Amino acid sequence: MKKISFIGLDNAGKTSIITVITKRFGFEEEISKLMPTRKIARDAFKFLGVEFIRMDFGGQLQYREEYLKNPTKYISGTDLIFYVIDAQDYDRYVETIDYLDKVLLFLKEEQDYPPMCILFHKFDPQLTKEKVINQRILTIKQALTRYSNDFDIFFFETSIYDIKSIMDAFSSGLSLLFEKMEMVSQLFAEMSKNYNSIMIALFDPKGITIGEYYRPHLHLLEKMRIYNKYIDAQKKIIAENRTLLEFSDKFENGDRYSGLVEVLKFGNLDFYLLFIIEEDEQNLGNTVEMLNKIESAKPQMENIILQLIQ
Ligand SMILES: Nc1nc2c(ncn2[C@@H]2O[C@H](COP(=O)(O)OP(=O)(O)OP(=O)(O)O)[C@@H](O)[C@H]2O)c(=O)[nH]1
Ligand SMILES: [Mg+2]
Repeated sequence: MKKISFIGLDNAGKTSIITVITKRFGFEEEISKLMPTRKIARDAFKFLGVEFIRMDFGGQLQYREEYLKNPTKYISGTDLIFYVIDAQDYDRYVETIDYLDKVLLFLKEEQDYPPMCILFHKFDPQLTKEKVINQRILTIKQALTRYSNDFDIFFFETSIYDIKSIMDAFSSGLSLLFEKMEMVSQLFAEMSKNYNSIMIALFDPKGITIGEYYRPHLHLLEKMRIYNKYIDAQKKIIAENRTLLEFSDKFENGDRYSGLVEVLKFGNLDFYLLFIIEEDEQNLGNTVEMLNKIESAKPQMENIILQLIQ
């Protein structure tokens, strides 16, 4: 069993992030009702056949003090840490870095070096182009490089208004615990050359990304659009007990794309393959042919998945 901890100040958004990960659709109402977490909330999940326990460390001052007073009991033995910072709350940057310092100092004393994913959260889509917040985030990243001799540190910008950003951060964190996972993305990058694809991705049933390829410079809004389309497709597949769903849609600029979602079954584990290509509007036959071609890559994909779940 592996242990994942979500740590950060009160109001940083830890429970909201976990809610997005566990619900993925229809989480808005639940998030609007969230109360501060009391002590530590735990839940369990399975990924690639491995049991995980996820710990949500309530961040109010009295709890933080308790964890730091008794760190061996609370903080030791974590396989992966997500440290969540409210990127909009500049007034508390010093306080949150101070808390992170204390956690890392303890881990260092213990010679316990779990990978650290630092999430600059509440980085909402409309803020992504704003200079001030980008500059401030950069300053913190630079300040934290002092830990990179001891810890593997990874930075992410996330927002509940961009589900994909949260799933990416969580999936990337998990991938640090599964060495072979990167083989899937490598295969997709290789495949993309033959398929002129916009995106190829493989998800577990809970939406965790096992591997993915995106066309370089794909716009954030286009990514979000494709991901939302994928979530709808997955819902439909489950509701109608299907193994394949094809669809066609257009981006805001009018360019059309076609895609398919296919369920790959391994014993009682299901995986979802998402394949998105540009639509050839003059010749839809070409598009259909291209979508069919993905079948020929399946044996290789299945071979890698088998290695992953062994
Ligand atoms: N703008 C914005 N607000 C967010 C985002 N994520 C969470 N929030 C809001 O932040 C507030 C705090 O969220 P929580 O998830 O309860 O924070 P927490 O880190 O779990 O807090 P504690 O349980 O006290 O440690 C809520 O009002 C959320 O609606 C985000 O991505 N963007
Ligand atoms: Mg909470």
